[in-house]
Amino acid sequence: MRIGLIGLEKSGKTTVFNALTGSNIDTNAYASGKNEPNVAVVQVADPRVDKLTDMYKPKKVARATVECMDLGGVPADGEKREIFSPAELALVKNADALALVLRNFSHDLLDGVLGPPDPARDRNALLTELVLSDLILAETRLERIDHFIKRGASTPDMELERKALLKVSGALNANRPISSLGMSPEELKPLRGFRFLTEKPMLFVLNSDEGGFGTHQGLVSVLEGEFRVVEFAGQFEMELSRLNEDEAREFMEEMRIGASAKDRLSMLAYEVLGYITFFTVGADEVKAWTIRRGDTAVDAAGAIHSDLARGFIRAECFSYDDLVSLGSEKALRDKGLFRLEGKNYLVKDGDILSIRFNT
Ligand SMILES: Nc1nc2c(ncn2[C@@H]2O[C@H](COP(=O)(O)OP(=O)(O)OP(=O)(O)O)[C@@H](O)[C@H]2O)c(=O)[nH]1
Ligand SMILES: [Mg+2]
Repeated sequence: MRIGLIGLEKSGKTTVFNALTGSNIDTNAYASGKNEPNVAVVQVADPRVDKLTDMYKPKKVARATVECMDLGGVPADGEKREIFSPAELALVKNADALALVLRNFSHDLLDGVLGPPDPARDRNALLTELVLSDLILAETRLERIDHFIKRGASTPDMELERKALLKVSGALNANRPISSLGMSPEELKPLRGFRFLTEKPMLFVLNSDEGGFGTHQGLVSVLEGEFRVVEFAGQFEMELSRLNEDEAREFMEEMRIGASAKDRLSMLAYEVLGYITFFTVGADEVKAWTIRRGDTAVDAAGAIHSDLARGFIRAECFSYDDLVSLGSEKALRDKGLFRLEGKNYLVKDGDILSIRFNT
């Protein structure tokens, strides 16, 4: 899964990116982010993978991964320029989800130029910029379609697209993200090519001062509304990501940070995006795979390889929890918990699958 970190200028995106990915990109209060875009892949910590590794002692272990992208700042003051460069826009459009970083730290220089931190204001400003970017796209296309209709050159597909675009632009005109419409995948289908920004699942990263971290529950609930909020102490957690595990844990306990920035973001991203994990196990490899909640055994087979989906016969299946509580595959079989599932089986989080197929 790909997560795009976006935010107003100087909200601490690169700092948060460093905290998440253990990167060492320069952060800077003066220059406008010249380094961006930055991209890094992080492994999703999943204790189940550790346990399976203990049990199967495979030659290889492959964890699920999240790709993080750090992009240039969005200007807050509605300047007449594009909010993303073309290269950045291409990256943002490719993201599965957006994490919107909000400045919640004081900084002499930034407070002077941008005013004291005001995450609620920034949240609204940022959403408005994303909404406007989508609105321009939608209205431009609507004008073109109307042009075709006037010339009597419209097609049934175009009519469908127009209907969906009108619905979408209605929301956007009311400064509402497309995701708030709850449109079905069927309704959204004619719009797929646009890859609207506000159609993506979003969550907010409240980037707080080390001193205030954990004291902003009130603010978090104000911001929370329709999107989830996760609090980071960006600067502090960036420094943590450079320590060894034991040292980092000590500081985290002191600050009452339950899990590393990377782990908190990936847990939340799975939840918000509705992703689940299934595993394949064996002496060669233990591997965690990411699919969407509601995906079937064939979808899971396809995630491994398209040949497995095409030649799918059956999925051999048991659950991680059953394996751990009974201790071995043999004990599972004896209890009748080793199952054969067909194409339409809905895969559950923690399923361990082996796909039978013919080519
Ligand atoms: N005190 C404090 N300072 C921070 C925090 N996060 C970022 N900063 C400072 O804010 C300034 C900007 O940080 P960056 O991470 O470069 O911000 P950015 O959003 O990537 O900036 P642009 O890419 O230029 O828009 C730097 O001077 C950071 O040291 C934080 O959590 N606490
Ligand atoms: Mg930056």
